[in-house]
Amino acid sequence: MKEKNLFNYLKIHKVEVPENINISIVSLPSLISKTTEIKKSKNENKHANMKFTFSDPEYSGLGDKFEWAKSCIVISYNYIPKSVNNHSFAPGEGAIALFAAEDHYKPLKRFMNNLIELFDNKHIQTHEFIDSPQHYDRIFFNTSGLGWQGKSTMMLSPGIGPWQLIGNLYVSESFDSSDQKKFSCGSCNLCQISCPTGALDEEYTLDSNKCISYWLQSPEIIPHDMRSYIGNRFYGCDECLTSCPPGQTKDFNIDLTSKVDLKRIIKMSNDELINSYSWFYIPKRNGDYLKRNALIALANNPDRSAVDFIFTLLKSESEIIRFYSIWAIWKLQRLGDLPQHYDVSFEKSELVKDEYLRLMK
Ligand code: B12
Ligand code: SF4
Ligand code: SF4
Repeated sequence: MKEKNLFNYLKIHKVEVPENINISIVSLPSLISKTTEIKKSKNENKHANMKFTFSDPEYSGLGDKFEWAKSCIVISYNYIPKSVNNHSFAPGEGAIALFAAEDHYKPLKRFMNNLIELFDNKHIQTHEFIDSPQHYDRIFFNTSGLGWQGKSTMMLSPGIGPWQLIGNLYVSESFDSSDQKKFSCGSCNLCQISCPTGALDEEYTLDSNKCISYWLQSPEIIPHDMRSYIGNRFYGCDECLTSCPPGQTKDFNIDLTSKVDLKRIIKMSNDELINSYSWFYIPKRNGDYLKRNALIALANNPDRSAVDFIFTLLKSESEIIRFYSIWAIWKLQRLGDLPQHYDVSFEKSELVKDEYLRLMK
């Protein structure tokens, strides 16, 4: 059967590919599997006990998932920040990594849905994956010719670098496959040098136990050293992306909208927080975890009223908030004033008590 050219097909059917979307096609079966690599990361405990694709690597790492699928369309949405050039933060301000400054998955999903609708009308079977635990989204990126995997583990493309999100659409139609291209990081290792925690010390391998981005979405207790490394980050970390030369195009600029007022975040109700940041991965959809992030970031980037504000949080009903408030007071070197604001003998949480006693030593 003659293969179709997807780009002509989309033109004929009046489906426009937006400027910041790139698509490419991989023919199936591909014989590609990343199961071994995902299992290796898990066996070496580099996955920090995350579930996601690590729950079932046999399936998530499998390229040829569906017998009926003839092609996989790899879709990349680039969110290169194009606005103002201001990378500085005032005291009390926190940072949101640019992938999450707004819901950048929305336009990617919208485009994916346009394709699905078109294929449905033509009785072409489809199955889509975007950020699903059942599929490793980076699997076909290199083969599709869109780019390469960098030493930061990010998928990079010329003119875009790492600033892109990826989705895969399996289709039961044969489309012309795109050519794989030869790209590489060469001798660059700037992401490895820039990572504040050494999470990329082994090139092409992320140790999630050391990754700030991981900790800001983890329900586990954040280790003391990591709380300091978090700096003023409220959600996500962009250090290994900002440092990456292929992403530093003429358009590249840091957007002011990625800033948040940390005290405001902590004052918000949990429902308000979950609604305001509905596209974030928030453990158990519990807004306290976002407040925890904001509290750590505020202790690392305090404004004048931060200490007094944090003292008031010791009366919080939330164990998480009291726990991190005590650390924040320690970090701000005001532990000596703590007994005026907090009586540990009334503390009902063993976890909070232990933290208090550990820091008071
Ligand atoms: C779990 C997860 C995380 C975890 C772990 C990340 C990781 N690198 O695995 C945490 C929470 C830390 C995280 C952070 C981020 N994430 Co995330 N995350 C995922 C998720 C859900 C699964 C990733 C996965 O399966 N990892 C398994 C490990 C084993 O894969 P890997 O790290 O790519 O490892 C490969 C290499 O080591 C390679 N390899 C081994 N040896 C060698 C040698 C050579 C020479 C080469 C070339 C390769 C190579 O083999 C492995 C398998 O291919 C995907 C969505 C999805 N469903 O796929 C998004 C995804 C990877 N995340 C994404 C983003 C945007 C981020 C952040 C940038 C967000 C931020 N700003 O904070 C950071 C980046 C951190 C980083 N440096 O990776 C995007 C990345 C897009 C891109 N351009 O690549 C994805 C694809 C989501 C999406 N649909 O767009 N994430
Ligand atoms: S996201 Fe931050 S902590 Fe994680 S590997 Fe990149 S630079 Fe390091
Ligand atoms: S910073 Fe350099 S080594 Fe790291 S991913 Fe980008 S190009 Fe590759």
